[in-house]
Amino acid sequence: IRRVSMRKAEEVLVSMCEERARMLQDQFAVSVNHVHALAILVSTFHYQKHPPALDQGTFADYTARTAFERPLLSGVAYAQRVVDSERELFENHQGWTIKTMKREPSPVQDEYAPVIYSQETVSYIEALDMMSGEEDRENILRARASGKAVLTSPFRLLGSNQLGVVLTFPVYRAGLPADAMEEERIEATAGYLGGAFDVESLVENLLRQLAGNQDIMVNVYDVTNTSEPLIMYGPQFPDGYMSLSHISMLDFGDPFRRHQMKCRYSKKP
Ligand code: WA2
Repeated sequence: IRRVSMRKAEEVLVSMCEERARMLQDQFAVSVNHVHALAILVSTFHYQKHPPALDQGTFADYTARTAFERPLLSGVAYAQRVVDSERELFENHQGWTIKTMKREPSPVQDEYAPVIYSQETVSYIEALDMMSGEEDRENILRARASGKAVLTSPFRLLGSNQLGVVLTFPVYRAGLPADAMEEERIEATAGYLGGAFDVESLVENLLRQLAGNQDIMVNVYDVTNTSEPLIMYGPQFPDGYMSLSHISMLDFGDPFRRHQMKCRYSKKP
């Protein structure tokens, strides 16, 4: 009888874990798709109109009213690519100086990625050079070389200090062919549209809504480096009932990274 009930307990765990993984992956994909559309919005209204038909007020209004489309993102922003020879003109035009992510005036660099448009929920990154943060910088370089959406590994976000990941889409100047080479892409880069997945608080919200939430413990890991899994969500030192667990695969759309969800019972079933 014990063996039968344990097999049943395992079946229930598998289905609860798969349900959570599918739900998280779907909400993630929906959010990524909408950020993709925002990158096209910036390309259309900032770069294909002269003068640009977009400003901070319009961007803030549009992103606030469409926030429901991006359930796992705490906010989105647009960082413009500025090379050092254009810095002075850019700063005079904006009326502010480029700052590092430590909020100091930026020292001279070859190029910068200052935020010029932001959703109000992340307004604290306005004017910050996103290339001055290690994770954001890697994302920017990888996004513009590939032309695709990319994700950082998990780290503590600015503002909330919660564990999350940043998503980045490149924005190119008009006329870049779809099959452009890496060098052409880098050359034609106009800026970067991205946002922060506040995994710690927004995944908590998501899981809280599901039946059986009190019975199971969920962790999400970045397992890109299989020998060093990085925790993205859930308790750092999982306890609960350790003899039974299930791993569900997650696909967040960046082929460079691998993620998985691990579930177990909080008490002996
Ligand atoms: N957005 C919000 N909070 C953050 C963050 C970020 N990056 N980085 C650290 N905390 C404008 O890739 C371009 C957004 C970066 C995009």
